Amino acid sequence: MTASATSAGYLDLPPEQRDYATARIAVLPCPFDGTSTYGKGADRGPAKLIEASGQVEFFDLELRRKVCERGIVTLPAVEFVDDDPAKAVAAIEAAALPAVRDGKFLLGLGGEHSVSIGLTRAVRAVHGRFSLLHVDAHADLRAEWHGSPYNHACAIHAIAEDDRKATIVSIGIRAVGEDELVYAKERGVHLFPGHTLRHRKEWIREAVALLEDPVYVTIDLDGLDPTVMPSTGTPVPGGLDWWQVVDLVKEIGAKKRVIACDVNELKPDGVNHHSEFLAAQLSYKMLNCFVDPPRKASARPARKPAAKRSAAWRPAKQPAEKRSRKPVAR
Ligand SMILES: [Mn+2]
Repeated sequence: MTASATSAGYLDLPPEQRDYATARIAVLPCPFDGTSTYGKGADRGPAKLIEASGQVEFFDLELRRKVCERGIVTLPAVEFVDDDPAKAVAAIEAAALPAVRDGKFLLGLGGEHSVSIGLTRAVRAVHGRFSLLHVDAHADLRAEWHGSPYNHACAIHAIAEDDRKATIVSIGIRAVGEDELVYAKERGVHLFPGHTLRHRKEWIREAVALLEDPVYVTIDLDGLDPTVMPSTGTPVPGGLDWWQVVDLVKEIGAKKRVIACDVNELKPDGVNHHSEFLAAQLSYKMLNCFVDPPRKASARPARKPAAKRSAAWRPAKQPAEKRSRKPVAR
C-alpha cells in the first residue's frame, strides 16, 4: 500500500519508514464533512494536516523521542459516495479494519467528528472494550441531530451506545444541551467542563485515573481555545491551551496503554495555517506519547538540583529513550 501520488504522506517520511509491511503506525485520512452546519470545510482537514506534518521535526525535543523510526504508513484517504453519515461511518470502519487487524497503531484524521464512530468500531472489532478519552468543546451526546444519529453532534453518544459499559471521559466541554447532561448522568459519562479546569491542575491526573486500559483518544480540535486553534467549524471560547493538552497527552501515555487515536474537525481557512501545523504537531506528539512508550525517566526519583546548575534548559547527554530502554512490558 502506498501514500497518495501527490505526497509522501504523513511527516513526509523516507520510503523505508512508510512501508505498510513494516510500519508500526497507520494514518487514515477521513475527509468527511457531510453533517456540519456552521463552518463547512473539515473535509479538507486531513490533506492540510498531512501537508503541514511535512514541517514537523521527526525528533520531539520534549520527549527526546523519534517514534517515526517505527514506521508510519499513510493509507489512501477514505472515499465517500455522498453526504450520508451512516455510509461514511461504514466506509471508515471498513478502511480502518485491515490495518488494525494487522496490529498497527491507528491514527485517524478527520474530517468531522462522526469519523470517530467508524474508527472506534474498527478498533473495538479487534481489541474489544476500551475506555474513551475525549477532548472537545462539545459533549456530542445528542441521540440524533438533523435527522441522523451519526451527525457530528452525536459522535460520542453513538460511541457510548456501541458499548454501554465502556468508560468515557470528556474534557474541556463548554457547549452542551440540557438533554445531553441528562444522558451523561444516566449513561455515566465523566464530564470535565472547561470552566472547572481553569484554576486547578489536578484534573489531568483525576481524568486519566478514571480510564481503564486499553484507551482510545479522540481529540476534537475545538477543545482547544480558538486563540490557538481558530480553524474549526464550531469554535467556542474558553478552551484548553497548548500545554494543557500536551500535559494531558503525556499523562495518558505515561499511565495508560493507548491502542488508537484520532484528531478531527480541522477546518483549514486559507489564512490561519498555524492551526494546521498545531494539528500536525499535536498528532505527532500523541504518537510519540502513545506508541510503545519507553519507561519514563520521571518514574525515577528526582535528582537533587545542583547548587550551581543553570536554570536554562540543556540537552541530555543522550536521548532518554536509549538511556533507559528496557523491555517494554506492554
Ligand atoms: Mn466539537
